[in-house]
Amino acid sequence: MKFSILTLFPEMFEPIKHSIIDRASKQNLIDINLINIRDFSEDKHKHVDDTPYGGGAGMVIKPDVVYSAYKSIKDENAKVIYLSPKGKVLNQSKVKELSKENHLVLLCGHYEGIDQRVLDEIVDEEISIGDYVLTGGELPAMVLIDSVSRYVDGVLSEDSTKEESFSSNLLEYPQYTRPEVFNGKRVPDVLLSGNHQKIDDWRKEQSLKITYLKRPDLLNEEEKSLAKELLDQEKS
Ligand code: 9D3
Repeated sequence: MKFSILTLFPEMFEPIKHSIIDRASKQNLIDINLINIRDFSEDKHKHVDDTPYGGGAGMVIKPDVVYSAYKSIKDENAKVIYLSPKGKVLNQSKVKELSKENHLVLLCGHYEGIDQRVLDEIVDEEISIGDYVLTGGELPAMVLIDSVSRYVDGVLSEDSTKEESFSSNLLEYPQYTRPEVFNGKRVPDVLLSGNHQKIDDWRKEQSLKITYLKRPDLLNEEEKSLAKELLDQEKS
């Protein structure tokens, strides 16, 4: 999977080159291609923005500079994603869908907007990472790269992505490790039993109860009534 990032702040991406992606990158599973939009300014002062037509505060990134930066990529099959607060909010099914692409171009805005004409010309999809205000699209682009990369073949162990798929709508069960007693609290007996069927059942029940208590919005009606039953059993 190739990610081409169009940004005015390429240095912000240094950290992800050294994270989960690092190993994958070395195996050429993930290729991160940083493009500094400013390099495509024809202006002698390397300006990339100008005042908005119609007036108002702030500046707007010029369409020609973004278009030249985009054209330098030369891949008609790449999907262009504009990270924007106006986009659809990213979720795990969108992440999985995007992981099937060969080449994603991630266009990041910063402070000011981008001239609408170049957006209409090159953008395939607009994506937000949630309803809070950030200063630019760079952190959202990194969130997208991190989440999508996990699904690229060979990046993660088969286990961690498989385990997710059959319990995808539930929160994780609690985990324990040594010592057997910590500050007077014992590890649940069932986990020491060696009975894997029982352990599995217990973990599924824990997941369902925790999800019901913390994120009931993730459950359907059937799951909710099953969770309620389990919690009622506990009380008596
Ligand atoms: C002029 C500022 N805004 C009016 C309130 C709109 C605005 C534009 C651009 C607000 C923030 C930004 C910068 N944010 C992003 O580019 C961005 C973002 C975000 O702020 N939240 C969640 N997801 C995303 S994806 C890109």
